[in-house]
Amino acid sequence: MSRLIVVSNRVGPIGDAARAGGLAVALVEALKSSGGIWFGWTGDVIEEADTRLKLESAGPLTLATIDLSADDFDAYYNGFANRSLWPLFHFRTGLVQYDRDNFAGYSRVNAAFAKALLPLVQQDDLIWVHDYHFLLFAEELRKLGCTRPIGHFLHIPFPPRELLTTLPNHEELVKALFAFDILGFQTEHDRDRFFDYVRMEVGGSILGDKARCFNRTVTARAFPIGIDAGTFANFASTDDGQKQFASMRDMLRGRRQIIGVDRLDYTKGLPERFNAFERMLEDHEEHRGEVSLLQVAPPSRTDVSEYQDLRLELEGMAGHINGRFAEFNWTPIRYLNRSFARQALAGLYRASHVGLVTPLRDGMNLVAKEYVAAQDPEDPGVLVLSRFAGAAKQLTDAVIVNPYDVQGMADAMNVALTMPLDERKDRYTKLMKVISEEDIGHWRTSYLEALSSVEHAGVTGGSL
Ligand code: ADQ
Repeated sequence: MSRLIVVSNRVGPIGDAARAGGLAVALVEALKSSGGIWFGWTGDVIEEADTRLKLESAGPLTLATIDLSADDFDAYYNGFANRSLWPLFHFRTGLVQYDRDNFAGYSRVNAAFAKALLPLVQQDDLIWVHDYHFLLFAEELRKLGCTRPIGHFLHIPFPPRELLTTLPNHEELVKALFAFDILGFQTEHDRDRFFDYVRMEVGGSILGDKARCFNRTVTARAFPIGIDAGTFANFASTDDGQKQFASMRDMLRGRRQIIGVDRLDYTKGLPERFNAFERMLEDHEEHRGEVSLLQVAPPSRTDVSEYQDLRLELEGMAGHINGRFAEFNWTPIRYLNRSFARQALAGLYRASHVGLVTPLRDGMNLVAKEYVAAQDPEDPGVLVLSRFAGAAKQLTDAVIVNPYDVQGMADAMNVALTMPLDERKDRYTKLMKVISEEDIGHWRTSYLEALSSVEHAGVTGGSL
């Protein structure tokens, strides 16, 4: 069997249950049983560039990491990755900042990481690269002579051609993607947007799931990411989960709760959600004093100004709504900027009658799946889900909303709060079927089968 090398910006920590962020959560789940090498950034920023590898064992896994210099961190991570690619790939061209020096830093870091990894690569390894931080990684490894199969999985959406072309070096980026053997996307829509770019912008051709361009061929498919549904369902009944559930239900004293759990990020549609909750309270007097919103939003990317602005905006909105509607014994919005252990999170989901997942654009959204998995099958809560989350393509039995439509979201909250038990159970059963069948194990296995079959077909990007 081949050994697996996973490459991602952040590595581990294994078993850090409280770490928010879909990629870390998913990779810990995907790797903890399979072993291999997990390679990326230490999380430390140092004064001078130093690409010495740090190796650490974690059960069957070896964690291999390198530091970033302060300049590289700024240009690669805060700069090109989070100020250019993140907003652009979430269709937010208005927020994109482009700077040649940042792109140079991004290229430099991709090249330095590829060089640091190369000595660890063995004859039968499969290399699986993750997300928008490392779009140039295969190109760099190929330049160094690596001929092993290399796959990429994009955790975020792939943007429409018309938006992607606003990035000055779009062609260079897409060309670099053709040095991978497999490109994985969250949904067929994302994959098709990639194909559309290849066909219309750079004159490539598409045959089945293969794109041909720049004298290279790459296989591009959707591999919707999942959660460890069984374990997550059991979390809710662990000591921690039960404790969280019991104390939350105690505190609610028969009242009901809507929950939102998101990294504090402008893609997650949080101001729109707060507006919709306010509208729901305006429209439905019967829910005032009876239904509250618990919004858990741990801060992320705090060096980027849009994230600081969003935090202030939400504090202002929560204060305004609470000032307007609170009673001495009821607070409409409880807004917490902190992380929870996964068991505790499961308890909070289970204690909540509605799960509100309303991003403006999201690759998949694991919270939607976790919320459903944590429910009590005999008395499940209702998932309200944005049509613009990748998860909406699979979770069609959620109450689907347009997050730009404040009134529509307010109405959907009311629908969810008043849904009869039979309908709640029916939707839960259908949602759980999809979440359990297309779980994290299925995602890992189907991706790795595709990646290892590259080798059996006898062609890798290295033999271009
Ligand atoms: P994210 O944008 O981080 O992930 P999401 O998929 O919802 O979004 O994952 C967030 C994860 O962090 C969930 O597992 C959640 O439980 C956890 N989390 C959030 N807040 C937390 C808190 N306060 N305490 C503890 N844990 C918390 C990116 C993409 C998504 C894609 C994933 C995986 O943006 O679209 O689904 O990667 O591919």
